[in-house]
Amino acid sequence: KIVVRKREEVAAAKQQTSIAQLEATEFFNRQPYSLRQFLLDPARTGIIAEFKRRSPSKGIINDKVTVEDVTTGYAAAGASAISVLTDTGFFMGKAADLIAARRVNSVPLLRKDFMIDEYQVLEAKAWGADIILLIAAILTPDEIQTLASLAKSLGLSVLLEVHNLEELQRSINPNVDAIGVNNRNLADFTVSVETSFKLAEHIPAEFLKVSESAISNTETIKQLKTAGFNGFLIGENFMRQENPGDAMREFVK
Ligand code: IGP
Repeated sequence: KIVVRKREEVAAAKQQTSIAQLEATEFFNRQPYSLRQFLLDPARTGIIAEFKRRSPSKGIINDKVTVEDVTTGYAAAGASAISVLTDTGFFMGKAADLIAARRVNSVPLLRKDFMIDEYQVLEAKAWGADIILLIAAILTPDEIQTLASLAKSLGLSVLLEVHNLEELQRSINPNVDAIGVNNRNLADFTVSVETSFKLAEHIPAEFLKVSESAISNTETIKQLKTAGFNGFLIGENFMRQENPGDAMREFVK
């Protein structure tokens, strides 16, 4: 149903805004930041910190903060990248959040959404993103190839999200920069960091390794680093706090 809803949303967006209009936006021709460069920068934390007001599994997490305050707080606390939800139906996100985050930050920004159409990749570029997310569970290998190669041609980094070995093996593609292992099962919302430990050895060395979801302590990050992970996508643990940027600063101290 998520894919059906996205198809309808994309069709409506195409009516509203032509590709020529996307290409004429102020951000479309900027040179994106490289996810690889920022994740491997020893002066940063490897954390991809997420701005997320609500989620389907938790309901409202925090609707009292501004995207500017939270994302600049994350960047100041050493985030290697910042994830901004642009899906409205499940996550209360919007394009304007990503655009606002772009105006005030100089770190890579991930458009966090359910990408199924090339048009959304062009939107991501127009809204100031540096990275797109491709979720293996909702895409065929051909779709991943098409979306990832368009992203690469625009200079964007690609994070491919998988949840099990079968998804990893069928979806892996040289146009992808990073493999994100989602510790959350999107079918039933159960979480287990073991998912990352189990898949780590199956991810070829040329890809960055990112562990996503349900990370709430620094001991876990230490263990994930030992298992070869370069990136750690953290949302709720920070967003649940009154000041998510301060929460991240405390977390990495
Ligand atoms: C963050 P958490 O448990 O730290 O809030 O998780 C992020 O991994 C999660 O929001 C996420 C997500 C997704 C959201 C992972 N993959 C795909 C939307 C779509």
